[in-house]
Amino acid sequence: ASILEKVPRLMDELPKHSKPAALGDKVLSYGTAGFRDNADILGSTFHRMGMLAVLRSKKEHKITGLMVTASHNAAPDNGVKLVDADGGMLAQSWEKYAMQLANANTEKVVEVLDTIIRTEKIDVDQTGNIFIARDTRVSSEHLSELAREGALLLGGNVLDFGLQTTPQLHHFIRMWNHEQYNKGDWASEAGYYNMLVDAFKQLTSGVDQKKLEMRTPLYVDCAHGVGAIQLAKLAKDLGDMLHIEIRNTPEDGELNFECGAEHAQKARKHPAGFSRDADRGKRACSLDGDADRVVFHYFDVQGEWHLLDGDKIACLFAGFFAEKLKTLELASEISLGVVQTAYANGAAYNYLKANNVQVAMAKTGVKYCHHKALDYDIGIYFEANGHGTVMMKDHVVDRLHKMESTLTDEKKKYALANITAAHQLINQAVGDALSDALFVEALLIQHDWSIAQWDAIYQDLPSRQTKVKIADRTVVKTTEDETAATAPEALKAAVESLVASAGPNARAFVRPSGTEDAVRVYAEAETQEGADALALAVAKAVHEHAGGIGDAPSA
Ligand code: G16
Repeated sequence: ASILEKVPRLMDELPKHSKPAALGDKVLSYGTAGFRDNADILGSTFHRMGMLAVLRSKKEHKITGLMVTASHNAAPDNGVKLVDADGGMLAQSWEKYAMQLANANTEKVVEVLDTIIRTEKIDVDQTGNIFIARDTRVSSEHLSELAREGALLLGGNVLDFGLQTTPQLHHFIRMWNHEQYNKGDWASEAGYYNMLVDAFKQLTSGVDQKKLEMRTPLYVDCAHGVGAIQLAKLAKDLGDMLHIEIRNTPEDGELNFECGAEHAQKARKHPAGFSRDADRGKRACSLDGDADRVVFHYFDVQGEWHLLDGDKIACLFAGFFAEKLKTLELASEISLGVVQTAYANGAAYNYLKANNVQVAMAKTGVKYCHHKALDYDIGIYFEANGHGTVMMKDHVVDRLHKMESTLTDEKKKYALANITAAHQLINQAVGDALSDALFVEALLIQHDWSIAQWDAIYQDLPSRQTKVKIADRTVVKTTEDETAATAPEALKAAVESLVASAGPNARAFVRPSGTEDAVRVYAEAETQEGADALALAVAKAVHEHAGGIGDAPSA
């Protein structure tokens, strides 16, 4: 049987959403975090991803989701992030279906749908429920409407949450699908804020409240994105517990332009809207366009700007969990580990090792990190770019819960209450800038640390990142962990020889981006000059040996 028998309207509707001519023979790929491209060529993709989300929901008998965002990408781009029934990213086994659908010519779409339904043994008469949300891009409203139309066509029920951060959408789906995780009234936008505020309150309850009220504000660069809108509501609920000053809202500038987590972390430059003279000593952080990433930064008294990236956040979090497990005498029973990617600074790795925290490596992309973090009872994963979270296994939460009534020691009671509150605060579904930022703040308060004191836990090895445009980024191949290129052969040889002659502790790698049309370059060395020179030389090698377009990279 074909889906056409149930939905004859497909014959009329699909041609209205054909792949745009501008797409040419370009193959759309479900990259690091879903489809991402210029918004103008994504109409058909959104219509079809609405259908796919419904099929996934019918298959799982649970709500799935579709987030309309291109996150850190420039304003003219857009993208789809599909959310799975557990609140995480779409199962990787379904990415191929997403690609088949997105790339099919109009007359082939029904055939692809039928294949998915048959292969996955989907009962199309099942209800399919999907949640949609979107970021602030100009194109987002129209594209989310197309996704909704596609979903309705296959008989889906659609709830459109409008403007939300990506992690909020993931949170809603996790809470709606899994009653057992919804300990309060947390399955709504207001519920999400309540959950965070209540957990933050618990984590800071040991501190003199007057002192909290007197604490300097956290200045938040919202990348001119949706984070500004949501954070304003959260800040209101936090009240005097944490003063938040919002900068770079959607009204006062172009999304992600010279600001936001990507800019701060990749360019190593302070965001627009912050200045050396006016902001010395102020504690600040930057979100990205859909608020699933956060990095911290500050100007010191001399006016020098410092970045505290995802690695440093992971180390701060790891310290907290290691200490609590030790106090509770659970360190040998409950495993704790940190997952990093090739971008992690060597100094962060050394710090974790020196503090006896296990460290594992994953490929770039939260979907890979998340998976790897499941190897631990408490798995912390962070990409250097600020994307990450902490996951606690259900059996750990149960174990702690059972311990609660047996404890008499005050120190242990406090540690247990802390770890439970942390579990409530940290988004268990996906990396979440708002919840991560609150956890950082709670820990700084607990330690009574300034941002400079946190920064001093280790010093980053000098590094540099850049990107190169090439005609076809798929020609660049890497090893599984992305630390070395395997093709083109000439590029592989060039990078190896450049690293070998760049002095002790130098390393560099290249990898095709899964979100932008570019090849990324990372270099680390003993000095900043060395890292800069190595990154430039490797970028030139990419341009020369992998089909660079435009002028060769220059300093
Ligand atoms: C996405 C992914 C991240 C990844 C980043 C860059 O972030 O969710 O895991 O690190 O893209 O990926 P790439 O180097 O392949 O372009 P976001 O915040 O843009 O969704």
